[in-house]
Amino acid sequence: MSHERARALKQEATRLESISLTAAQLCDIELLLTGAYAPVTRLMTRQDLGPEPAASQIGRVARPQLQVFLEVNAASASKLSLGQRVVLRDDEGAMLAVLTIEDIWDPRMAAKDALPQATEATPQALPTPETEARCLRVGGSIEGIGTPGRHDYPELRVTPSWLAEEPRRRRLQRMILVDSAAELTQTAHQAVAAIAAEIDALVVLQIADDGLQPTDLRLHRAVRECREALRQYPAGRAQLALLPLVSKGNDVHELLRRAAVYGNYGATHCILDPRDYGLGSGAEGSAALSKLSAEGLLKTSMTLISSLDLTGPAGGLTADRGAGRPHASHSRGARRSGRVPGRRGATCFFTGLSGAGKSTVARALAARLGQLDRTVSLLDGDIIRKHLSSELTFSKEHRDLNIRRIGYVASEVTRHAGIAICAPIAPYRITRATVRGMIESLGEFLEIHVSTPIQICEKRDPKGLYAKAHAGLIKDFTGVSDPYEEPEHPEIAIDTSQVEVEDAVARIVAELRARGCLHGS
Ligand code: PPS
Repeated sequence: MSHERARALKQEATRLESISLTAAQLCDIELLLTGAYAPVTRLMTRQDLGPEPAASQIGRVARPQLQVFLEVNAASASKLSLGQRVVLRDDEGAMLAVLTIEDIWDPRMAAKDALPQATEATPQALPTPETEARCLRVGGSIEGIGTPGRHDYPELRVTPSWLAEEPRRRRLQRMILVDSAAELTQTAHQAVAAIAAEIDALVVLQIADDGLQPTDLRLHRAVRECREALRQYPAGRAQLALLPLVSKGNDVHELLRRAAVYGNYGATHCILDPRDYGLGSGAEGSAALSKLSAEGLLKTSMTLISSLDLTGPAGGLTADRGAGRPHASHSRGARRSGRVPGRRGATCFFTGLSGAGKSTVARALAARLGQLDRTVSLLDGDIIRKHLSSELTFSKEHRDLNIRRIGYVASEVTRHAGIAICAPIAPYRITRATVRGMIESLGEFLEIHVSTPIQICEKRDPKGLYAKAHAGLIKDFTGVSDPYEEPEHPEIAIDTSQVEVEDAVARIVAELRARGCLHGS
């Protein structure tokens, strides 16, 4: 997409109704926008999906393998109408894509019974528990504005077009993609390496993002286990990939969805455990997979590993997961290290203008600390406003109350030797000083000024808020119609227009280490 088009879309999006995406929906949008769901490139309508399967067919594969639509609760759906353009946002409010709605339907109703509120914009009704719980489906075309800001393991997050070219760049013929690779045993990896050598393939050890927050140690463990597993492969013949996949179930539809996605990432072969998809183990699972392959439901170039001859040293990959992992005891030991006695607690208190990059650096820091096996509590401004301060406005009094609430939670985390990462605007000096006072006696307090100049923040405008503030649509907007009082003596200052995120994170980690807040310090 041209820069002009992206700019025009962004401008238009500031005036549109918003839909806030869940982690799983965010992954779907990313897969659509990057071509990983090809040939599907839009949120599907009932027409795209085809007729509902008869009851007798349910459980067998009678539907298109990719079913990508958006689910919204009925209360939110009542604000939507056919032909309407809406902006899709991530949990921080960043604008990702504009959706033009072509269909809205209730999956519990027969296709012919369209909901009255689905076809016309109706006045907004107050949500009831019943409407909150009911989900409607929405389909239509999407145009991307930006990619989700993922700051944990950026080096492992590859696009389909990039990964698909990787075998050629390495002068290899094929690509074997290993589904949920962190689960494989050492023996299984050895078998994969042997097959890869035989068929001249690059091995891609896939880790599913699974919608895990950068603070979730499960993701870091999976990455560690896969990095460890890389040693089983000759240099240059294997690599890791962290794909935006959230599990949608454990049935054959999920298997087919993954097979299609992996094919678009360039996989010619795929290793997966049929038991994960309800196909049974051993010979039963292999037979089920062969049948799917024979029915042409998998990409023609894709072969499931169980149809290869696996009677080598591994014995059989599909039955070889979980037990006896050689480094399991090591990771359990690391897991316990989240509570090493004597480790100092800390609060990393980010402050700065909207769009300065607070959340970006805060999330990258959370991910880095997770890699160091340190649990963190991430108190992002937007998230706190959604869950802890939803009744507050942006008046001076309410901002103060909001920051003091964040300060209180952070002080509790610090008291218990954890690390709290806070990322509100926190525009007033006096309130920040109050928070510092609440925490300094309990552990370390780092005030981190994200000092990116306002001109840059306005240009970035990831949520379209500066545009709205200048148009007079938002009042008391920090930096435009409400003050931001710069910190005078922050422990660290970071201008994200000058410093790379990784370098900023490295500085903070070094400071935490020097203050005795990290293992080995
Ligand atoms: S504060 O001042 O510290 O209480 O603000 P905070 O809780 O961090 O919330 C800031 C996010 O709210 C959005 N927003 C506004 N910011 C500033 N001023 C006004 N009037 C306003 N209205 C909404 C904005 O998205 C901020 O998020 P970030 O991530 O900083 O852009």
